[in-house]
Amino acid sequence: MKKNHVIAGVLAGIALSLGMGATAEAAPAQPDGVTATTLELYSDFDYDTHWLHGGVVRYFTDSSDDLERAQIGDAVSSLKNTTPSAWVVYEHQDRKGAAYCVKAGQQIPDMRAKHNFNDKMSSVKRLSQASCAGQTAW
Ligand SMILES: [Ca+2]
Repeated sequence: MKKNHVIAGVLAGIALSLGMGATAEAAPAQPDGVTATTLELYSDFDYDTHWLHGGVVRYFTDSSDDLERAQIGDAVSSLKNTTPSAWVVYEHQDRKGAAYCVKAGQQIPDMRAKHNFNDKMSSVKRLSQASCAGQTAW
């Protein structure tokens, strides 16, 4: 190989490695059939990096009296509410136990941060309003 070709190859290798290092890996897209606005429940802390840890995420468009049916009962560690509605999250199934309201657009990256609520959530209720008026806010 001529000297020029060697240099070109080395430069191409450097450019390739720089390009790979600068490329942010995209988070997986929502599964087919899921609307753009959902209550997103994650089994790991920090929804933005949760996919690195192999955890699960479940998307809700309406209330659920038993999150175990979606295999995420007593397992939620972070959440995003991208709906225009407030939701109440409950400690137990069938809307029982401790209850806190998550207002429209609210995100909670770590359920340990308040209320000792990590791995506790067992049911959720979607409200007809965006605010948490009349409810105990998160
Ligand atoms: Ca529970």
